[in-house]
Amino acid sequence: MSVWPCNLKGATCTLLFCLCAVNLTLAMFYVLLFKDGQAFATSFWEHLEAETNLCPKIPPHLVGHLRIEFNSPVSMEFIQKENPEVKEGGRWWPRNCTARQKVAIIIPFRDRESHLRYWLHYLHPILQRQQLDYGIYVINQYGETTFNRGMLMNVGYAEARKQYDYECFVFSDVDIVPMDDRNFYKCYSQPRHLSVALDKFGFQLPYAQMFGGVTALSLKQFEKINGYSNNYWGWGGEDDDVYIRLSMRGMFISRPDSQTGRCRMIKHQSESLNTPNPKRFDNLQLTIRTFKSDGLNSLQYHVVSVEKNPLYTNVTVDIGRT
Ligand SMILES: *[C@@H]1O[C@H](CO)[C@@H](O)[C@H](O)[C@H]1NC(C)=O
Ligand SMILES: *[C@@H]1O[C@H](CO)[C@@H](O)[C@H](O)[C@H]1NC(C)=O
Ligand SMILES: [Mn+2]
Repeated sequence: MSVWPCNLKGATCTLLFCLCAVNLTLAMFYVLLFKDGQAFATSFWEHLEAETNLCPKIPPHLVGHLRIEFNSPVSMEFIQKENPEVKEGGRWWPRNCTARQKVAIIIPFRDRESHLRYWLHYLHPILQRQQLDYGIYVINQYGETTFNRGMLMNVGYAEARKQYDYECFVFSDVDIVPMDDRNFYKCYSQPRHLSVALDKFGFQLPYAQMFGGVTALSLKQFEKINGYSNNYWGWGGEDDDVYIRLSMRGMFISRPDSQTGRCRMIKHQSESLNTPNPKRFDNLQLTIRTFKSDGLNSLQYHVVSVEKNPLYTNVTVDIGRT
């Protein structure tokens, strides 16, 4: 038995083998030099290297409990200086290892710049310590129409997917900041509720089905429930509606413990264009029957602008209605 690709012994065979190898190498070069070969080769090797260099399961730079306060306003310039690695559109990814998840953070928004600055100031460093490959999407509702949080979440999901192949979507109110960086802004095998112990509610979960504030759903989980309802105009209901959707699909809520899950909320007045929606209880009665046709598959909107700012992407969207 010979290990050589021919049964001749000695010099002839070695020569044949060498010729063969040279030929193969030349062929490789040919492929690599032409047809964007170089770019292909680079991305191929980077990919291979990345695969073998996943970030550790427990991020090494976490600090645990954090002091959060909303008494000293911060400027965008200051936040930029604090976060030199954040790229245009509010994108960041670990440079030393490959993140375990690609996460889009979706923030339904209107007219809360001061809250947004606090949020960016606290969250950018936390998300970096969590070693996520992330992007921040502020979904700004255009015009003077009644606020529709659920629909803005759906728009955020759809628009973020156009930017990058995100696999996890964290939906967050602009006025909630976690008090512990071990509360991971990532997805789990079940939909995740992150803001489980708000200062506003005395650090207690008000009711077991609560799924508002900050939540994380994987692409698959979000598709399975057809996203949020588009029919909740004004404050309240859309979060309980999502709870019904995920239970209908056999899923349950996953949560951090009540210590890790502590969060602070910025105090504010209720807004004239986001008053409690009187129809929310009626809507919730119908969810079981309507969720398959009300959500991602019935979403209609018009993008007014997409601005990639240094710390976040601003998607301004016209969602219709009065
Ligand atoms: C990344 O690696 C470099 C060089 O090994 C090291 O100096 C740096 O501290 C690392 N950064 C992080 C965030 O781990
Ligand atoms: C987002 O863009 C719109 C349209 O340019 C602008 O009016 C709004 O102030 C921006 N909001 C934020 C938070 O950047
Ligand atoms: Mn609020």
